[in-house]
Amino acid sequence: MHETTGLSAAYREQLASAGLTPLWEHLSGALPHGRPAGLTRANHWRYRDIRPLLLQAGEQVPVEKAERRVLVLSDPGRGPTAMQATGGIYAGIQLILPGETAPTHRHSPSAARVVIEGNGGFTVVNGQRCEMERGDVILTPSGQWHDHGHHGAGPFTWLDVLDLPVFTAVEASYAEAATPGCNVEDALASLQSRLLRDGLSVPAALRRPNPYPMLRFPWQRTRAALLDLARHAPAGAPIEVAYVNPETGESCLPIMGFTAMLLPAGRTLSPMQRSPGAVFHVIEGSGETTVDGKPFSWSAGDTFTAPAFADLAHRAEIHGGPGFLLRIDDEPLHRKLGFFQERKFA
Ligand code: GTQ
Repeated sequence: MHETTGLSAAYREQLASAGLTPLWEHLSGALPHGRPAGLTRANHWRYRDIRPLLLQAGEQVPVEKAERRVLVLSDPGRGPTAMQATGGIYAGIQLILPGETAPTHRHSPSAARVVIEGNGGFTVVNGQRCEMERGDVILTPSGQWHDHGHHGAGPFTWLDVLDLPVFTAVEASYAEAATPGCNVEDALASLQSRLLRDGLSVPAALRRPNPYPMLRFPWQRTRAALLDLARHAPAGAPIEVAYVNPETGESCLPIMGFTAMLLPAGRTLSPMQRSPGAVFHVIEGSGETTVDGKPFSWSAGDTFTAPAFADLAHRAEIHGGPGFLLRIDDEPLHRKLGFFQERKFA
């Protein structure tokens, strides 16, 4: 907060013209007492509200013109055109129609897609073709060429998340258009990734160096893993799995973290309050989450946000199967900042 401390107008002018400002009038704004004070306002975007608006964009905006046909989930705490859903995460819903191609480009922020609806969509990332099925998480890491296509029928949609706000904050955000042949499909690179999942490695001479050996995380495997974990984990343990780089065990991307959670029907889960803000995406089921006391009734395809240290309670509906949520947050960044915290505020 800006506080005035009775400085003379003449002194103020001297400071301003010297490019100086007194810390003591801004200290509590820059370093709020006790816990972070962000702009992010928790919000809920229902897929059933977004879908018809996105289909209208499909009629009005050709993909070649849009480059990416996306409606951005704009944080209401930052005004109507904010290019972010939380302090650290950009989120949007993208539509591609049959036969379309979203042209090849690359950019400094990393992105990931979470498939919402449709069949026949695919993304090619540095020559590796990733088929896209509902709930799959597909990475397009920083600096890797990517384009999207659709050889099926009907609309194909997914949630995009990018660490764009972080890149914008450090003035490192930019994109490049395709160069000839930059993203031609490379069957050997795709094979190498598939073999890695089976614990097999090709000879060094054939290996494509890749700091991101896993680009596609199929939902059906994640779902099966969560159901197995629910069967075998001790009562009360969180039923969740993190998306990691299988070679290093580290988070699959450097800034954003991805965790899939199973919520048993009818049971309320009150996780620790975590330092990173988060975007939650509903993959299956329906239920309710309260974020700092604000209730959001969600169902498959919905997305909602939670600011730093939000107090959360999740509950999947008692009638029906478990709920499956994906949490996308800035945990890897917070760990790199030497700051990540989980706690319960009194
Ligand atoms: O699909 O490459 O939502 O570059 C925003 C920027 C999607 C993409 C977004 C992008 C993309």
